[in-house]
Amino acid sequence: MRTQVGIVGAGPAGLLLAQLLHRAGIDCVVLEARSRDYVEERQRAGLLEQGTVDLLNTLGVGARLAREGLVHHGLALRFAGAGHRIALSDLTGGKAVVIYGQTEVVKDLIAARLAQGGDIRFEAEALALAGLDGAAPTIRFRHDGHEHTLTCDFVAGCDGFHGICRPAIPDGVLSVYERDYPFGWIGILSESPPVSPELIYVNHDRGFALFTMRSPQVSRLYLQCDVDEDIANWPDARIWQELRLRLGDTPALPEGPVLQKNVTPMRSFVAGPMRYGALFLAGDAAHIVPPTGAKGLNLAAADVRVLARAFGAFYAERSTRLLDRYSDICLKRVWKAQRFSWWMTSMLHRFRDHTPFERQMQLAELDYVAGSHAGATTLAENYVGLPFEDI
Ligand code: RFL
Ligand code: PHB
Repeated sequence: MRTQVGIVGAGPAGLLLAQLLHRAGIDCVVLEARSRDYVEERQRAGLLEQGTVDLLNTLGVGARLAREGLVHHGLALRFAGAGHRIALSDLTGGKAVVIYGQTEVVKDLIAARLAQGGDIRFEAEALALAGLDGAAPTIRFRHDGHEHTLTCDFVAGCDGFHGICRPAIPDGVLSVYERDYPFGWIGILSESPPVSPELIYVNHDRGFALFTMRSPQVSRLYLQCDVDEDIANWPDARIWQELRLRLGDTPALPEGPVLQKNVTPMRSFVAGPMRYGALFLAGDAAHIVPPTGAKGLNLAAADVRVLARAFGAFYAERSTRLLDRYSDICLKRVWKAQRFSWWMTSMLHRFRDHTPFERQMQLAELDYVAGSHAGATTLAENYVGLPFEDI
C-alpha cells in the first residue's frame, strides 16, 4: 500500500489533518487502533476556541456545531465564597468560545471523511515505523488479523500521548520538558441541566471544582482529587455532596443520573522538536497540558493547520521551507498554552504543601485577576485563544 501522508491516530489531530489534506488534494490514509464507536464516545474536551471553530467551518464540517454548539461570552471564577464574572468577549474585542464535545467534533470529522470515500481504517494498530530518515518511510500495522505495510512520503504522528510515533524517534533527538501535578480530576457526565449558563471555575479550601456542560440538558462536572484516586471510593452521592460543598450555597446544583465517571491525571509535557526526518508529531503525541485551560484539543487543531500548509507547500512547489519551520512555529504557541494552563492550574487548585502564605498569594492573585481590567484581560485573551501565527 502507498499514500502521500500516512496518519497514525483518528483523534482530533489526525482527523482534522485528513480533512485539510483532502481539501488540498493530498492523498492520505488514517490508521486508528480503536473501533469507530470507541473513538466517537471517548469523553474528553468540550471547549473550542474561535480559531478551532473557524477551522471546522472552513472544512465544511461546522453545520451541526453552528446549530448545537453553545457560544460562551464569559465565565465565572469563584473563590472566598463569591463569584466573579470574566467578560471574555468584552475584554477581547468580541471573541467567544464554544462548548461542543470532542465526541461530536470526532463524529462530524469521521462522517465527512467517510462521505468523501476517504480511507480511515479502524481497529488498525500501527506497530512500528521504519525509514524515517529516508524518502519512503513505512508504517507496519495490524488489521483484520494480518500485518500490512503502508509506504508514504511522510508520516503524521497523531497518535496521542501513549502512541508509538514519539518513541520511534531515536534516543537523544528529543528534549522532553514535563511536570506532574500532585492531584487529578474526577469527571462526571450527568443528565442534569448546567447550574449556570456559563462555566464556573472554583478555588475552594476543599479543592478545585469546575462546572461545565455538554448541552442544556447534560452537565460535565469535575472535582480535584488525589492523583491515585480510586473511582470506586466515589459513589455518586459523595460526588454530588462534594460538588455542592465546593460550589457553595448558591445557586442550587441540579442533580441527575450519572452517565459516566472517570479520573484524569494532570500533566504538563512537551517533546521537541516535533519532527524527525519524515515524521511529524502533532497534538497530544508531542504535548500535553492540564485541562484547566481547555487548550489540548485546540493546540492539536493549531498544529495540524500548520502541518497541512507545510505539506501543501511541499506538493505544490516542492518547497520544504514550511516543513523545516513546522516545529518552531508550533512550539511557540505550545509554550504559551503551556504557560497559561500551568498558571490556571496553579491559581485554582489546592496544593497540600502550600504554606498559609502561599495560600494567601493564590487568593490575592485571583482577587487581582477578577478585579483588575488588565488582570482579567490577560486571562480572557489566552482563554479565547491567542491569534494564529503568521505562516
Ligand atoms: P487523541 O485524542 O489522544 O487521539 C490519538 C488517537 O491515536 C490512536 N492511537 C493509535 N492508532 C493507531 N495505532 C497506534 N499505535 C495508536 N496509538 C494511539 C488513539 O486510539 C487515539 O484515537 O490525541 P489528539 O488527536 O492529539 O487530540 C488531543 C485531545 O484529545 C486532547 O488534547 C484533549 O482531549 C484535551 N482536553 C481538552 N482540550 C481542549 O482543547 N479543551 C477542553 O475543554 C479539554 N478538556 C481534555 C479536557 C482532556 C481531558 N482528559 C481526559 C485528558 C478534559 C479532560 C478531562
Ligand atoms: C469541558 O467542558 O470538558 C471543559 C471545559 C473547560 C475546561 C476543561 C474541560 O477547562
